[in-house]
Amino acid sequence: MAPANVRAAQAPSADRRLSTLVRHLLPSSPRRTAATAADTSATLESFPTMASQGSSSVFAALAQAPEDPILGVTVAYNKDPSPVKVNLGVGAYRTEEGKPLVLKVVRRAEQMLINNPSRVKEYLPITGLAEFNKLSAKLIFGADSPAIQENRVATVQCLSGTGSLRVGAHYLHPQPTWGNHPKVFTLSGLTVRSYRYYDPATRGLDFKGLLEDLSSAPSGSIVLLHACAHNPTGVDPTIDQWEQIRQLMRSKSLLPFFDSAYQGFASGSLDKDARSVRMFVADGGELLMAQSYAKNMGLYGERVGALSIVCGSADVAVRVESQLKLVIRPMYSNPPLHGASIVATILRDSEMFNEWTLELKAMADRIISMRQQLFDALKSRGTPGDWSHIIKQIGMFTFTGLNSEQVAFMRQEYHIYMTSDGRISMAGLSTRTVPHLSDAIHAAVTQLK
Ligand code: PLA
Repeated sequence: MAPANVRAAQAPSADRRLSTLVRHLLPSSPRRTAATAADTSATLESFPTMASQGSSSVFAALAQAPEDPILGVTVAYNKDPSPVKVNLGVGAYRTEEGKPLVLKVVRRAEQMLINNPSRVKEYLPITGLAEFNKLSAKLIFGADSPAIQENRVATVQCLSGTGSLRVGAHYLHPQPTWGNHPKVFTLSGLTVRSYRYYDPATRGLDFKGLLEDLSSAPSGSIVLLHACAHNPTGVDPTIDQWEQIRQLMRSKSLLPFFDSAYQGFASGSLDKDARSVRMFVADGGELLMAQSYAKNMGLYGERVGALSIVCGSADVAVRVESQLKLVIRPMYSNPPLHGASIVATILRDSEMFNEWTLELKAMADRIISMRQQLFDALKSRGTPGDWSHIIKQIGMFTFTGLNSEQVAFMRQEYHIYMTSDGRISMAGLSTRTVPHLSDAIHAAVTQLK
């Protein structure tokens, strides 16, 4: 591609993205480090058409990138030959036998899809499968949602939760938050700040800090909220606290961006886990909503999710959807068909929907029972400290309070894998592995203070 054409064809923001890309690709090349965002044209001219002068590879100067802090835990786990190893890193559901689970209702839906001779593999529209979008909005906002009835919701099928966030990106996030949040939004070219959320002293919500920080956010800011089962802390606001957050945000014109990656996984009830979101929809105000079916339908690798934008009027929703198409088309053109077809098959049929809620409840209950078993095991060992947060926290994860040295010790000595912030995926635990984990925690807190 001729550099002159590149410059002529790109808007300023695209120019900035290209220069960022070039800087990422060539961080330490002596020939090119002088290139800055202001010096984009020179960098583009020398890349990639001037490949390999005196070097065997254009990419020879690339540094080794670090593993992802969450997904990298699985990479390390897979390399460990120990027979007693346990992976409590990534939030992926496992059975009591430690095996990944495909829901029966999902298998049934897939069988139905395969047996249907009229199914074809055409591209979906940019916005995805229309029926999937309708049903997804209904699932999170409720069948009787006024926003749906008044056609004020624009929904697009996206690549799971991450893709939905990426398409809707622009926000403030809680501190701490899922480690990928700041990266997704920074790469969208947005200024990212955090608000206080977790108080390590109480292992609970820093509600005062949260309200103070939201009060001082500039009006019009977008605020990321975890709909339920906050990752990594497992600490959610109470309904009263949600109401105060709602009032403050609406009075300051802060726009909520809900991330719902665990609907049904927290309490076992889809409706209960959507209460926070529905409070904000009920007041008639606008919001963004990123939904994932990775956990609650076990469709991790199918990458199926949705972004819904609740708008002030039906007319605005139409224009919002038209803009979302402009975002999606150059990003991945249109979303994949299979996962969305599975979800639509299940959500449209009341009998399959019920079967799903039972399987979902069973997963949530198993996680809750793991919390109790781990708590009891630590108590019976007399492990120093108050471990009641294990049973108080909600959702897939326990934010143990273990420090990074203790985490490293448990990996080294016990082959137990978790993220370095001390987060453990309760869904990766089973009755068989609870004693091993409790022994490890006991040793870690007694030997390394
Ligand atoms: N939002 C939150 C709060 C999440 O925890 C996750 C997944 C996502 C969005 C995105 O999930 P999806 O794109 O697969 O739908 N967090 C996991 C996995 C479970 C990960 O890091 O990718 C975690 O272990 O934190």
